[in-house]
Amino acid sequence: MEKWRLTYRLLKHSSNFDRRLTSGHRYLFGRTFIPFKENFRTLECPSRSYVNGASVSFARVNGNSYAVQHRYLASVASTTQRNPDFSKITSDDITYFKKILGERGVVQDEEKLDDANTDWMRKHKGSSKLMLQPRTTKEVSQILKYCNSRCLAVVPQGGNTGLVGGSVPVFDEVIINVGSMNNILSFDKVSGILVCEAGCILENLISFLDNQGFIMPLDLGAKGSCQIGGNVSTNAGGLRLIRYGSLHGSVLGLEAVLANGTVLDMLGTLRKDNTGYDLKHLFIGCEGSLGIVTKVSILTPPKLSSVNLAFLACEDYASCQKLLLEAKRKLGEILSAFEFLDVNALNLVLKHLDGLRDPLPSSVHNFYVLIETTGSMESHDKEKLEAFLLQSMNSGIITDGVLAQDINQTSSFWRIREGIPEALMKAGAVYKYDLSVPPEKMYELVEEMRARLGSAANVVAYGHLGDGNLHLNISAPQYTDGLLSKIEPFVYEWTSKHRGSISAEHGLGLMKADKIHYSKSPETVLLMAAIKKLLDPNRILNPYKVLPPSILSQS
Ligand code: FAD
Ligand code: 2HG
Ligand code: ZN
Repeated sequence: MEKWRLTYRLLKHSSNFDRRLTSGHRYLFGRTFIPFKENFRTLECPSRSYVNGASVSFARVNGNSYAVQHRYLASVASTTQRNPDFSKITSDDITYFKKILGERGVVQDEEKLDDANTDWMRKHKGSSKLMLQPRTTKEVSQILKYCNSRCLAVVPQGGNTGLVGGSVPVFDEVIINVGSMNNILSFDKVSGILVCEAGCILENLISFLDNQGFIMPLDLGAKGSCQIGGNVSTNAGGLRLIRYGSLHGSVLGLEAVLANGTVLDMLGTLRKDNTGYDLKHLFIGCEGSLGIVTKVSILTPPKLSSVNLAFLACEDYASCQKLLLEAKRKLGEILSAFEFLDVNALNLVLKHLDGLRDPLPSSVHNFYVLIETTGSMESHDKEKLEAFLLQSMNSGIITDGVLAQDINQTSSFWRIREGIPEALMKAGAVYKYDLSVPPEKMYELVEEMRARLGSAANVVAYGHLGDGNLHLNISAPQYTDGLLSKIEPFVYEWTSKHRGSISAEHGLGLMKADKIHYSKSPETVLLMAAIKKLLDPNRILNPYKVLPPSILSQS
């Protein structure tokens, strides 16, 4: 108890922290110090060469020269061939697109295309020569109808922050980015229902709602760039899922355009509607493989005035689990985030990101947990949280901890957690796994992986512990086949053996399209393929992604 008090006092009076209050300001200023887009632009990436991630060479198909992607990210380096049924862009196509979108909506500029062809991790790079930027649902419909009739493959793209290679072309697919469709259409203060276009950037929605006294039910490190349409299409999880649930619950309706241009108006704003199959769920998490989401209606919770954040240390993983159990029991109704990182993750962030320091510098700990509470009565919430922390300290579940005293501390604690993906990118090559595993088993995998890899790599673990979601990242100086063969298929087999999911929240994209069977039965995959064939018979929407191309090419 003494130690807890000491840390608390020390930080409270530390001159290094701005003492402006209050925690309630969190939503006013946002949690990220540096706008994500800025990070993205200035990110130095030592592993920019694609040769080690996914190399591109050329082959001749039907007399034409086409790129062939050799993927060293899979267990057995697999080769994806361009689907020869797809047409290539002609000048007539460009003329048509300019007619419906105007010059502004048709992007052929090389620099812009280079960005749009390259994913956030710099692992996947397509060779598209065309990006279309529609401004209305009608334009999206016209584009898709035309592409379908011409058999031109397309990639729906949002903020391009996806982590599984789903948002960029594999070959020369046309990129369709709905970023210009970024209007808020309505907001009902009584129900908290927001209706907006799919291209709205998440952080802009967060700011808009803040002014209305509401918050978004999802929050993630990529908020400065990702779009709500991308969030819905990936069924993004993030930092608040433990409190507000998944987008399958908060998205009340959406509008989507099918491959043949049909506009599906499912933009309901009802909490309850049991008329037939709830088809919107097909589009939540389909990663652009069934349609382009153009509008979203989403239920937003009211902003509560009291937000507290604690940064805690645990000596072993068992204690992190105990802490979670206790937090659910004792903080239940105010718990809004429960995130964990191991010491390797913390060290990486402190080494690679500027302006951050260890919140608990007096000694090194094996695990760190961030607990956020959100409630409506500051004195009650704080009292409750402090009592919980003291109890956890006394029982030895936590060994040290600090409660953020102002917006600066709150932001820097969150920056440590949210900055891990960026720090990993700066550290070199990174093999990224996003797993749902029973929480009691989660860290066993990490330890087994460390034993397998020895000093060849830095195995880093963090994630949404409260949701059973482990982000297992393996950082190495460079990508090598030798290292990969020690990681895969082991990581997928281990996850499957424990009935976990090989994609908790990032999706399958290109990276894991041929790994779906580790988490889904053959019958389920076949039904998914049948749905895909029904909605997109020419397979123009986000080809080579989500489902194994071999299954789709059958029959
Ligand atoms: P994109 O990356 O552009 O696209 C993602 C997929 O959705 C692609 O398959 C694309 O084809 C499809 N798509 C995009 N827009 C549409 C549309 N309008 N209609 C149909 N399909 C579309 N993810 C989490 O779940 N939780 C996290 O905590 C999290 N944190 C992250 C932190 C960082 C630093 C980064 C870089 C990424 C993080 N992600 C996280 C992953 C990513 O941000 C999310 O998947 C996000 O939802 C993607 O949104 P986007 O607009 O960038 O979509
Ligand atoms: C997060 O929770 C994101 O920070 C990214 O989902 C996870 O980089 C990762 O592995
Ligand atoms: Zn995550």
